[in-house]
Amino acid sequence: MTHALNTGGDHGYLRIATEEAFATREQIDAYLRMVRAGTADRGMTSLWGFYAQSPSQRATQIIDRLLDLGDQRLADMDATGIDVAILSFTSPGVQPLLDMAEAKVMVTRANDHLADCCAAHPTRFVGMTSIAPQDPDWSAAEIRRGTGDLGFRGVMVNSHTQGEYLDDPKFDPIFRALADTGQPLYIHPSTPPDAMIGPMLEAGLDGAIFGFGVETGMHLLRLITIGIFDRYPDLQIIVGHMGEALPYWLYRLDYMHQAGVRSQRYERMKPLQKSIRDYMRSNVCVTTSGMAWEPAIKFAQSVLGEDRVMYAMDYPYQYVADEVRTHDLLDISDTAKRKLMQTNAERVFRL
Ligand code: 1DF
Ligand code: MN
Repeated sequence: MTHALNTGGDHGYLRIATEEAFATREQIDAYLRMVRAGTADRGMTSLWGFYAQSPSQRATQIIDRLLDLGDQRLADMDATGIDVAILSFTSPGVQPLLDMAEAKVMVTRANDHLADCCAAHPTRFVGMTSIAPQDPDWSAAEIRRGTGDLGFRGVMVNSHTQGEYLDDPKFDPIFRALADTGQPLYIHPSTPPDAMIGPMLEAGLDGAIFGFGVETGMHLLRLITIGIFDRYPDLQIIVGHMGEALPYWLYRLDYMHQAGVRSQRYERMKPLQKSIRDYMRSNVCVTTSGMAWEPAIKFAQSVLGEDRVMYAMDYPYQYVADEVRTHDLLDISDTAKRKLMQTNAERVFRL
């Protein structure tokens, strides 16, 4: 598989990559401090104990690339034909930080830094607002600042916050701010919380290989089944990794959800206005991060609709030129390909 990966759209579309990560030095230092002090959860100890300390080529190269929001990143985008990167503060952001004041200062600095880099390269970089869900009211204000003053598009949450999920009513100010600003919420994976990670960690399955997807798919399901889209009908939620397996599960999810509702098995499981499948087709978008695989992309397009699947590279964690070629060579219509690579992201992120 070889063809030139040019930017500029001469093949019929721009390539907009939607799940592209950056880090700050103080963020990585804070993770390492927590890992060494024993205050990190088991997932962060596994994930960032590795990336922040391993001498392996994977770890050191990823750290270098995460920290760069300038020439090296642009060169890597040029080399793989990425026209625009939608950038977000890498997982788990400041969500594991135990000191809420420290978390807010750190994420504010990350947002400010990202805004400066986007301003320096306005045709190549788009920023997403990061928040500290530990303080929902503050996060709501940061969403408004990100959308207004900083010119960001979309809001990034790295799944659970110290074992808590966004369906807890205390996080409602975050959804109110999303509704008021019209911003989509991207739920990016995090390692599972301590209550969930045990058997995965034992088998080396806690990270991006599997644990990420299980945990994040469950997070989205918790939101759907609590009725988040009945409460906020215009809300759009994005998940990566081809929908964290949910498209493949939809038939069973709806059958068992409806059976559970009818039999009143769980207090929390209330009737919803629509089926899970219909919410997925009206309020959820998925990206191809880490899943450059033709059968899965076509399946997601057929189940969710061509308007709901967007390209992502997941730089720098999966920086693979051939995966861009896989997208270019998909056996789908030109219209569907342009939606996948460019116009769905333009619509969802309001670029
Ligand atoms: C990894 C993968 C790490 C993804 C990530 O953030 C991440 C990894 C810390 O391979 O350890 O965003 N990913 O989205 O697949
Ligand atoms: Mn990612």
